[in-house]
Amino acid sequence: MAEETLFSKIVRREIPADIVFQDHLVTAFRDIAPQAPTHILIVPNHVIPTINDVKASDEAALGRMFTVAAKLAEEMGIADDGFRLIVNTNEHAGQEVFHVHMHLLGGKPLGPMLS
Ligand code: DGP
Repeated sequence: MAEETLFSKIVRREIPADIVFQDHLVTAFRDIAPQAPTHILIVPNHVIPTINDVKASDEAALGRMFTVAAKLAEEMGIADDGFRLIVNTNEHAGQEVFHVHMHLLGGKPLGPMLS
């Protein structure tokens, strides 16, 4: 059983966050330090520390993350202009919270992907 994380506490509503979607598999909430006009984090409700730890039993939650990303992009009016989905893994990618999370970024031109 993976350790509890900051995002587990948000999932359980033990600490405040602007939750925009939740079901039995995933939770989506606004990033505390937005890097774009729309910046949502989509997380599995259970802890998966990094993509390196993914198992077949996580596939339902990981698949739902994409479905929810598409639904939120449509609802937030960024689907047609476009958006970016990012999942950082470990140090070289700058992962800060060790609970897999998908960044949904949009609402402006985002520039080149790599820096
Ligand atoms: P990453 O670098 O991929 O691990 O991104 C972690 C993101 O989590 C970062 O964009 C800021 C966000 N974040 C950190 N702490 C909190 C928090 O307490 N609440 C919310 N809503 N977002 C947080």
